[in-house]
Amino acid sequence: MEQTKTIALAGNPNSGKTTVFNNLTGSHQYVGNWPGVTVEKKEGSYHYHGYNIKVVDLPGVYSLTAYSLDEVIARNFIIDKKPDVVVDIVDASNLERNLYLTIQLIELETNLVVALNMMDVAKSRGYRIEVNRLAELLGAPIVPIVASRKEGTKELIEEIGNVLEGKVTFKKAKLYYGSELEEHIAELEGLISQDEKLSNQFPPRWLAIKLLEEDEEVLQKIRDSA
Ligand SMILES: Nc1nc2c(ncn2[C@@H]2O[C@H](COP(=O)(O)OP(=O)(O)O)[C@@H](O)[C@H]2O)c(=O)[nH]1
Ligand SMILES: [Mg+2]
Repeated sequence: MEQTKTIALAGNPNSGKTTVFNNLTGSHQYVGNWPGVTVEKKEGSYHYHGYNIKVVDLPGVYSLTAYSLDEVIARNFIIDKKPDVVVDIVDASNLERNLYLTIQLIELETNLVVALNMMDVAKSRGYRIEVNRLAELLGAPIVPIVASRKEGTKELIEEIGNVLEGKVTFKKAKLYYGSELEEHIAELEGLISQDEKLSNQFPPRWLAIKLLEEDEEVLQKIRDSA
């Protein structure tokens, strides 16, 4: 029996998510809706080293706050379904804006693989990205790709496989919010960690940050689970 694994594709709108999805899954795809809403949900699959890998294309988002339905769908999928790997499609020609989402995926403690897409555009603009240094800073493997030309697809599939097979050790990266905020984050994180139910459901540091942001959707989740 083949073992099934689930990977989710995350990324800003127009980062090349659909192109990567097509490269990975070929014709093995189907389209439905996210439960309860009329937002399109695309799923597909491919095989690798005896795994059946289910690929879920998350809605394109700039962030994982709770300001739009798309953001809530993407974030709840990651929290509730806990995909084995999240592939973050990053537009290399718009690195600064795209890394905002990457940081949030890191805070959600996902097993992250960054697909650094649009390398052709980045090059034509004269950008030189130090991929190894960036990977070190993010604590996640990075695969440069040009999805529209299918370049890097094989390498991306291999890197996803490496993470699935536990061949990649994550050095947890942490965005530092400054001493004053960190003090409050630590205090809340400590309290959350003592609550088994909450800390099994959410990464404690992430939850602490969301509580400080007074994220209404997260507050409601906590009220519901109390
Ligand atoms: N030049 C270039 N164009 C790309 C690349 N990847 C995707 N595209 C194009 O960028 C546009 C947006 O891609 P799409 O996959 O629809 O993005 P999505 O909104 O994230 O699903 C399409 O016209 C793609 O053909 C790439 O690596 N280089
Ligand atoms: Mg798309």
